Amino acid sequence: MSIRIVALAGGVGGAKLANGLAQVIPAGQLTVVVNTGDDFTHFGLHICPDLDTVCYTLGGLANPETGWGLVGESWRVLEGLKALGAPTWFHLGDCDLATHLERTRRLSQGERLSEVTQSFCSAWGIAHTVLPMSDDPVATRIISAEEGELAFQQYFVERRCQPRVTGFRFEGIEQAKPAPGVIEALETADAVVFCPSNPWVSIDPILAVPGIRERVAAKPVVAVSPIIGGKTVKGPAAKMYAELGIEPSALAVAEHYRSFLGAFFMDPVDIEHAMKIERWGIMSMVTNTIMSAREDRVRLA
Ligand code: FO1
Repeated sequence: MSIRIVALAGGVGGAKLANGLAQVIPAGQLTVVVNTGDDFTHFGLHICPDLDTVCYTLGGLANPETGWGLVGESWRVLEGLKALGAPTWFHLGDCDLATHLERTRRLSQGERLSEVTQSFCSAWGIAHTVLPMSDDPVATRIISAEEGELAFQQYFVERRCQPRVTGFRFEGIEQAKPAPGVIEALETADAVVFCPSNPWVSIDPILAVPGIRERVAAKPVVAVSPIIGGKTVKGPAAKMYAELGIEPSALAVAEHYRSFLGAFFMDPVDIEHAMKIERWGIMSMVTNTIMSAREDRVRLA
């Protein structure tokens, strides 16, 4: 069967499903479009956490404990930085640093992020297409009750998602163009998959890039809930829903994506929401969505 799929993904949860999809869909038929709103500059280096998490996972290189960073990593540089009193809240491993150094060098020479990503994918043996949502800078800003606006990694890593979220802003989104290949992949896709990533800060920024939302809306869309039994496996999505005054649940995620969805996958613990979602004209698919082992990713994909 020849089916063309575009998957929209953020970090760890999205990367796991992308990895499952990559094992059941032949290369050339799967494009993973990745959020770049989490990108930031640190020690002068251009860091793309979600792109790297997706690529490392597809390349079988990801640290299985954290989901981000590289397996078998060492931390000599970080230790050296710490000894010098440098900021070490964002953990950059020695081999991971090679990715950021080389990406920064190439970008400074005028290569586009999508070109650098393609080249890195070849080096890491990734046959499927991975695209940043845009080559243009977009920065997710968290608006918090206590501290006003925070840069995403400052909120996520430095402040450990503690500040109470009141809203989001995607700086630069109006000027951002979809990266080369994104619109073509969407226009030729048979279906679009929203991976189990954070709806607010992983999937929404991708949809907000001008030109993407309407292309996605024209296709059959399937989403996998990142919220299971009212909680997230990883990350602050459930906390964000609660702070925004919405009860965190698979139902809340389905409602978030309601205008796009043809089918919605949720865990058996959330079966109580199935009828309501069906009444919205969305197929409710109840199946195990926790992807602990490789087989779980493949089965869900
Ligand atoms: N997440 C953390 O919670 N702590 C870290 O120190 C950290 C470092 C890091 C380094 C490289 C990288 O690619 C990702 C890293 N992440 C870290 C993950 C990242 O902050 C998040 O996964 C995403 O931005 C949210 O999707």
